[in-house]
Amino acid sequence: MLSERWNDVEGGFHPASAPDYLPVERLREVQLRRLRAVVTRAYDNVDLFRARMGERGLTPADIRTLDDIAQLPFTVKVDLRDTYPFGLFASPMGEIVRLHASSGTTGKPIVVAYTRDDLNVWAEVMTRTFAACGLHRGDIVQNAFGYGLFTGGLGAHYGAEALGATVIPVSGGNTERQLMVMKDFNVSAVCATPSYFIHVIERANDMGLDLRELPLHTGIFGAEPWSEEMRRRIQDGAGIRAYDIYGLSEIIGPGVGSECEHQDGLHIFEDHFYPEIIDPETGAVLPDGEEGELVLTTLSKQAMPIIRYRTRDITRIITETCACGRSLRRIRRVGRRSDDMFIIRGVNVFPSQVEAALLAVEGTLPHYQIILTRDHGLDQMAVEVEVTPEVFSDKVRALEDVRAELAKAIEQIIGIRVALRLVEPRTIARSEGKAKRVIDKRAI
Ligand code: DLL
Repeated sequence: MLSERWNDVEGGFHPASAPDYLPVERLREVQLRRLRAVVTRAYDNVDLFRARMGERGLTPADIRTLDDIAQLPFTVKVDLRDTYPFGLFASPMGEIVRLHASSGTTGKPIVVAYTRDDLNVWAEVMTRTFAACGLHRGDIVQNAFGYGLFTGGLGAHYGAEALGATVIPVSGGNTERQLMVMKDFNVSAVCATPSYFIHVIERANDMGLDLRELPLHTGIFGAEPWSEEMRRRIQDGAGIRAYDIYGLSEIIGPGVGSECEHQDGLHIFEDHFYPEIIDPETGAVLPDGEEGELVLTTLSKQAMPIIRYRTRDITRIITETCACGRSLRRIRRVGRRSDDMFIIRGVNVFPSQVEAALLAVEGTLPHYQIILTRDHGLDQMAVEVEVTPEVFSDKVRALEDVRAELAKAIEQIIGIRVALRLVEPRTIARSEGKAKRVIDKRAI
């Protein structure tokens, strides 16, 4: 059977990937065993969790089936802030070998911890990620995720090394050096945030370098939402297959889920991270197939077990099994978070809706920003988007036509009129990591 698998055909099957193909009943057994162990570990070592279990009259012995998970209390981001920096750790510092931190939008970051075993699991799930994206020993991986407190850089680094690939730890930024490395080192795969990689493609074009002519064949992108249209532009612009990977610091970092060769939903490495979808309003668990908020439980984490973490990411579990043969359930790509929604004149708007409208129009570039202001008590929304030099110089079609078409497209999707500003390429600030799409000046 193994030989029929794409990874194996490509020579990329890695022993670490074996759990991807566990029979479902066996997978559920593993999950239940690990769930009981992790709940016990958190109960015994984390005051906040024990107190919350106590409020519900629960002890770890009450977890007898996987469905019993629904009785357990949620964990939210504020819990990590309130217990800053080490309050949720379940291991003594002597066993913790790594700390990362994620900067929130306000105040103190949240801190996450790993034991040696946790790092091994992280390398394993990242190895499985790279294998699912078709990489193997012999690939030369340029890792442009930021190294440092951000989990992207080191997470991808150790996974690619464990796979047996050659890793270039270039980190984010210094785009000209990225391009030099990509060309001179025969790079075959790149890891980056999608918004940064779009910028890399543009710089290459400026320098007269056609990425499609390089050995580069695969891109591994994540850490922020990116639309199918963005994927199309990346794949066409660089001549690569672009895969979406998902993760978050609170759970482990990258390595929670990954697309496979079918690029149709992300398999969750659910032998380590148990997914549920809940109604964000009521907290009720929704059946597979329904859209809601993704909740994740770490099944094997030691240093910082996290039970029922409310990610705020909106998605749904795909009910059909995948043609790749993995038994791991898939989620739809995460296009939005419940907390990146903004309300303008009573209308709920997600940046992803604006992105979809913008990129559907010919001549736009995937660089945009939404600026919210308040004028005499009335909310105003302006959208700035870069357009190609041809459009900007009125060569192909009148600038005003494009503007009108865009304004109409956005109005149709979100139902309100916005001020649209078409700007020259390279006007909007570039990020080496996650792009900042919304600037809300209303509170100031
Ligand atoms: O962004 C970990 C990561 C690094 C994932 C590299 C993938 C690649 P945080 O900085 O804690 O961790 O941010 C986590 O980013 O809750 C999502 O809202 C968003 N996010 C991550 N991956 C995706 C994705 C890393 N593929 C938060 N699509 C998550 C959409 C994503 N959003």
